Amino acid sequence: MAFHKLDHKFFSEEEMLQRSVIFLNHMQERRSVREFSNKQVPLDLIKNAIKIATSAPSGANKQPWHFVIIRDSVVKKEIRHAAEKEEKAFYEHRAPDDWLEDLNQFGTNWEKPFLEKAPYLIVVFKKNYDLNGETRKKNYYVNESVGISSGFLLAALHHSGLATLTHTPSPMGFLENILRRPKNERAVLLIPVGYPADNAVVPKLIKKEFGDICSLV
Ligand code: IYR
Repeated sequence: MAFHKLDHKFFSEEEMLQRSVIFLNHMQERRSVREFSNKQVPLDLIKNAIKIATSAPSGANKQPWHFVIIRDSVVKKEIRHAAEKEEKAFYEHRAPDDWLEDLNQFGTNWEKPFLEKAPYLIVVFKKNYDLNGETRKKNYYVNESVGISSGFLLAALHHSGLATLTHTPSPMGFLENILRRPKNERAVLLIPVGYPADNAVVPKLIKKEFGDICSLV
């Protein structure tokens, strides 16, 4: 492996604090949105966000991910129908009572109109191994790597002024079929992206106190 000199940008402590507060406030404004406008979004915003996502660190730099951008309304409709079939089974049969109780505050149900309304859907796939013909080469820390990359993706989309939902219909195998992905890819997240609807509402959420989620030793 060749090395080159790190180009690290140093700032004064004052500037660092200012930057961190600005970023903190900005990120605390991010919300999961379930009501989208169908207003079009420039494709370059989506592509740049995915480039940001793929700048994430990954185990042995294997980059064990693939992103599919969906803007075709026929494909979106197919995904909505398949997702709603799974979600109906979840809400009506599979979900235990305490899970349904936990979801009450979000007002969710099996219907997923946002899967057609949002101008884009992004599906994040993980690759437990790479495929070269029939030869498999194992990837490392795949869940961690794809989780970090997905966090970058959500932050990037929020940063550019777009709204997202981290949607997890379960099981998600239908996405691999509809999008004809190779057998080494598993769908992990389905992310509708767009502008929020004019009258979009979000539940009032209470975040845990800092002292409850962080310890200093
Ligand atoms: N996948 C279902 C249920 C659901 C589960 C969790 I955990 C959530 O935070 C929200 C919803 C759905 O999307 O409705």
